[in-house]
Amino acid sequence: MKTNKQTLVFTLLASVPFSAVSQQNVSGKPLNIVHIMTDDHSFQTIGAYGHPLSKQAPTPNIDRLASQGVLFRKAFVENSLSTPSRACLMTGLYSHQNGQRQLGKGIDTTKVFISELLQERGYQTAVVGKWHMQCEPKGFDFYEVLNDQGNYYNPGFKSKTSGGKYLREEGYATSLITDHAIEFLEMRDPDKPFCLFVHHKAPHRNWMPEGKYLDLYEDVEFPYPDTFYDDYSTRCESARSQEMTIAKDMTLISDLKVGELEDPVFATERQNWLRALDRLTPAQRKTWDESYSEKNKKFIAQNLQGKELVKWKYQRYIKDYLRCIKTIDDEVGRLTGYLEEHGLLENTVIVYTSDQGFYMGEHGWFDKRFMYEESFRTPLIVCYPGKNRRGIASDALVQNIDYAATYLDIAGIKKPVEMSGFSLLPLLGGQTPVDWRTDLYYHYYDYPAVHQVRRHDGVRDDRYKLIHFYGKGEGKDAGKNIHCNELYDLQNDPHELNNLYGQAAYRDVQDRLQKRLDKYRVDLRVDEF
Ligand code: SGN
Ligand code: CA
Repeated sequence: MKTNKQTLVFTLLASVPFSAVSQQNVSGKPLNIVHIMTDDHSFQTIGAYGHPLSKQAPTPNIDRLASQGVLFRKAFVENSLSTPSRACLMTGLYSHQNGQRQLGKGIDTTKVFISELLQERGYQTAVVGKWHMQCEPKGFDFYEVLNDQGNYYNPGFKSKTSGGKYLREEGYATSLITDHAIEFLEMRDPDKPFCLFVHHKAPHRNWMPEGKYLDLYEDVEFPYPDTFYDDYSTRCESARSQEMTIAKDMTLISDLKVGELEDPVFATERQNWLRALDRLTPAQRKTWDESYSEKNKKFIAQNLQGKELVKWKYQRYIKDYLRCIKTIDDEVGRLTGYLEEHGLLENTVIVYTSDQGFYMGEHGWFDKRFMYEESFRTPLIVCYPGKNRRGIASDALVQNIDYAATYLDIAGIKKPVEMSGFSLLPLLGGQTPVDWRTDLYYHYYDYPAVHQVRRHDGVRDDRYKLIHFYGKGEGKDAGKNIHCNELYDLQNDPHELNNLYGQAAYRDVQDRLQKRLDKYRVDLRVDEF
């Protein structure tokens, strides 16, 4: 258990006085920023987005944010993976510009983080929860961050005063992260504005729910997505060679918690899972076993095979995932409740988002990475104080490169010229300005790697999407050239099942999108494709 408390010593910088250019509330105070970012939270599992899954697993606290703010229905990431997304948030730059192209390496620490700019401006800055990048948090007055992906149960946190160590705390990650967010709010100087990043671990793989929710939804049968049995027939080889199917790649023991499976083929996986369970205190372990032992015995006795087994895996996966979301929703309610009780709602911008989207069984998958909608999209709700605090939806094309520009705009800081993103503030009235962007650039690099999704870049406009897979095959794909294109009409084919690339009827669309993609590559100085 951790005992030492972090004392909040604010960086003594010659902070720039707040001028008329910073965004202020009615009483003239500069606005605070609370950026809540979950890890792998799909828009499909947020009530406000109206997907069938969320009908049976409501998220009232996140929905309340949507009812008081702007729900972005076309929000995307530039590289659907954790550390690239976090680097993009901090720098306002695309992956190839900030260096963090892949999961485990790359951040260019010479790039300025928005936390540093906000701090110079006189903001008190904090990050709690998942940090994940291979550098120390910089530009923060306060941090309590997890080690790498962090643990759901009794995780360790590193702070400015923990001597470089991750100190284990007893409890469930989502609640402990919220505790640290509130700890910062309690310690801050109330006369200065703040920017707080609350980065949850949940609902990242392996989806371990909190004790009180282990049996939630047990009797519900969640609907299967229309594309659950996608055969990838019109797609490039990359959709067939990935390793992220529920059927083959989702593991029964560590992903789906059937620790009782004793078949020797599962020995290593079982050992890893038992090691994870060892983190639990005896009381937590008792609660865990009381719930899962019974359910697992029933499953083993059924001896399911083929499609029935895949359906069972899907149900266990979705339920555990949604149980994790339930605690997220509770804790969003606790944090916003704190802001309300302390009179902070009137001068705080609250943003709810995820580091990327996630497959809830669409195309038979879990995980993310592909430029297909479920992982390319991310939930985004922006609650801005004052007249815009009402439930409206925006269909403007926005992307995670826009967060940095938005937060700088709120603080009245001029956006550095190298930042490509745009402030979202002009969209918050519900109208899209006529000169707003009309398409988006995406680029995924992490191959070969877990899940084996091949490198690709592409462009998406309001209706069409062009994807280009590239590079040489590696590992089991060695020797294969993997250049291949896909084109989708999202209006007629929202599930992206019908690749139109090369079809004569779509020649004009294809040429137009190819020109846009070429232009992005030149303008952004993309160095591989
Ligand atoms: C881990 C997961 C992967 C996941 C990556 C990246 N495996 O490696 O399934 O794609 O993280 O996720 S696990 O068995 O260790 O959970 S990310 O959200 O950090 O990008
Ligand atoms: Ca993630």
